[in-house]
Amino acid sequence: MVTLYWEEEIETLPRQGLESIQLKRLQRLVARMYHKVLPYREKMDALGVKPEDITSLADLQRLPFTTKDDLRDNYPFGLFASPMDSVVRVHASSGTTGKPTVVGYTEKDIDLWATVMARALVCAGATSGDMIHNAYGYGLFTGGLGVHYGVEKLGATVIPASGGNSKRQITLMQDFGSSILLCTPSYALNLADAMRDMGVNPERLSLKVGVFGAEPWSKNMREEVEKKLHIQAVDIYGLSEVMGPGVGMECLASSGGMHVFEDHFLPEIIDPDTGEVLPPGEEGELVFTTLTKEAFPLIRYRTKDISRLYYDTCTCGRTLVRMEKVTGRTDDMLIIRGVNVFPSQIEHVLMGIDGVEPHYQIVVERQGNLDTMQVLVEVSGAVFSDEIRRLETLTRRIQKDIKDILGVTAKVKLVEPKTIQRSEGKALRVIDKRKI
Ligand code: DLL
Repeated sequence: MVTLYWEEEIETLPRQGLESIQLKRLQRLVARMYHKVLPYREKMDALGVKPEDITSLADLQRLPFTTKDDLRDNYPFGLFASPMDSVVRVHASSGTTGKPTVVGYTEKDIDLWATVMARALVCAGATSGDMIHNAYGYGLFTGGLGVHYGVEKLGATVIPASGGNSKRQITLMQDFGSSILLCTPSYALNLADAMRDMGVNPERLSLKVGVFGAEPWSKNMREEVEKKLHIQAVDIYGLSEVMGPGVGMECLASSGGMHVFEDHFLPEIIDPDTGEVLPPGEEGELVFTTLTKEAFPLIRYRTKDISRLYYDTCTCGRTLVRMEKVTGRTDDMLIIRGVNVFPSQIEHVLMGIDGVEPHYQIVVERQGNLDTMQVLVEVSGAVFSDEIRRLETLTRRIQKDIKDILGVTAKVKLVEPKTIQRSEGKALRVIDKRKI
């Protein structure tokens, strides 16, 4: 049976009804956070706001923001609002330095996540009859397991392929008759190329839809992937801190923009410089308040992602606000083959190694469909004139430390002192040559 919505009543609720649910949930959340999470209480006290001051959704603006720094300062579990014995799972994503950002889920949170992911899959036209090929990575990354539980909730069949080994992925898709593919958009292009190399005609596969996200992708890339794989491609948005995949999802009918499941994740757009809330339709930084999460709720989390919000009703009938395709970030975070990388993490690695100067540059390129990262590292004069063998050992050590901490392979090139251009203002740490 073709289902149009997973939870029709809430997905099509007129705004007034939705806002009244949001307000009740917000009030409950703020009271809970104030009493259970000390750092939140301290921040609210510093601003002179008490839970009972939240009497309308507009009062959200009186509440303090939460940033990745707050997560780092309270690493690993300091912002959890539930006791650890009720936390059934943790995930992690990149922090800005050596330590990751850790998030936790109670059993109820996992069920909520599966529910929003089921909603997202239905937005992509999925039904219980689908064979869903999940090539998002399984592990600390939220992509694999987040999608997995959503597919099971929907009652469809999940193929937990995880990332890598394209040949095997394609064979599975052929043999099992996969109808929906989930992976990063760059990996989708990779799979298309691998099919060509294997002599597999995508038109002869059962694939009809691709659900791509976890990294930015342009309209051009959408056209390319749709043409190469003979599918319709839709965008899925999410971030570990807020939940994982399934925070926002494009529907097949939409002319662009992803529905935000705002009965659980309340979005705002702010001016990243002043922190002021911007009116609907204006571009700015996306901020989320998680209204119903138990273990790791967040108030006004600054995502650093740039987008806009549209409140008109979509042709699919959903009244849920839509967010525009993420157009960039307010910070310098890069996403390399689906892995979030902060230049500050690389700096952290380099600073832990003797003989390395605090001057480096990261060059990112897209070769074919694969992102590559090269790190140019200045070394002291004494090190540079060392024997080749020692330089090679140092290069390998840096490469290994980057791989260990960031989880991505980088090419490392040692360069002579004073080769990397000095800047007078902000150092130019990243040269991103990708044309996404
Ligand atoms: O990437 C969760 C996810 C998994 C989303 C699978 C979609 C599919 P993180 O690793 O925490 O979580 O990275 C979150 O990735 O702040 C954005 O900068 C970026 N991002 C996620 N989805 C999109 C998208 C997952 N559709 C960070 N378009 C976010 C552009 C995206 N950027």
